[in-house]
Amino acid sequence: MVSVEDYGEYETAWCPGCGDFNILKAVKAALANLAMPPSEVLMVSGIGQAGKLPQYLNCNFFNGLHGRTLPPATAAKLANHELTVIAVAGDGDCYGEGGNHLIHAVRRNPDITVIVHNNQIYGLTKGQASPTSERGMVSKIQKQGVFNNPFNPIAFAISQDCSFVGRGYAGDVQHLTELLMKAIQHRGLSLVDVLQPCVTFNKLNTFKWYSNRVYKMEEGEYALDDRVKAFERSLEWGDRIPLGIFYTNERPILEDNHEILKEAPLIRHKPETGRVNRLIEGFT
Ligand SMILES: Cc1ncc(C[n+]2csc(CCOP(=O)(O)OP(=O)(O)O)c2C)c(N)n1
Ligand code: SF4
Ligand SMILES: [Mg+2]
Repeated sequence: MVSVEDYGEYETAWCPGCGDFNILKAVKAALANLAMPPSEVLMVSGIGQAGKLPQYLNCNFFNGLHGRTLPPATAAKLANHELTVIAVAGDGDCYGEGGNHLIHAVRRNPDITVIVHNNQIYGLTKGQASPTSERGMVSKIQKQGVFNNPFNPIAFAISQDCSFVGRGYAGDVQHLTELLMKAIQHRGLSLVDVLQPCVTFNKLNTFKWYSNRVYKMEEGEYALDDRVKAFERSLEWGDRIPLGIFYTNERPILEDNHEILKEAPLIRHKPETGRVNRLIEGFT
């Protein structure tokens, strides 16, 4: 029996009312509902308000560099594939600074879950535009409004055949909890983009703004492995914003390619120094 209390209660450094609190609530509920003991869970993050989330959970965590969330998460999964590995990042971290890593993580398909707190802004560094900021959004830095087209993470992920693609909303903890449970259980890379109001710096995409637009997709509207239908749906943004699972596929995961992992996790294999030495000698 695993309870939400097992994941602890910590003092946070988030602003009162921030959407991040509800994401933390949903992550805890999802892990408890799935009966995952904290000792078997590893959370990995970089820098940002989103990146603080693992520090507020009583489980294993690694906190690295901004934009570099996915490489250590992938490496940790290969080192011990018995761990449930969850990467947590902001929209800046995952779609901006770490965008290149996202591309290749989707291609490699490790069995990890990536939760992106998408507040359409750089929160920690006080409100600059991020890759998902709306065109025309005015900030202290983008005084004439954002010039660039916003990045569409859902369309990107589906176009690259990402194994599981979903969107949640920090204003609906129950729906987000269920979505996270499915993402964590899915075998392969799961990308969950979470709409997360930043109440301090993003005065455009507020709880009210999202709540007036989001709606839940019905199960069975289309087959979830229909990539073209999923892509079409991913383009819907504006007056109506769909939430839920957009796309899934069952392609081989990164771990399947490594025969040695079938015997035991890498961490339980004895280092074969003789073989390593012979390999190094081969280069001399
Ligand atoms: C390599 C590097 N570049 C830039 C920064 C400065 N920096 C820290 S957090 C951040 C943006 C955070 O935005 P996001 O990832 O969306 O997270 P949020 O704070 O909005 O949750 C930036 C630019 C840094 N710490 N390291
Ligand atoms: S700055 Fe924004 S994202 Fe960061 S804690 Fe405050 S409300 Fe949340
Ligand atoms: Mg952000």
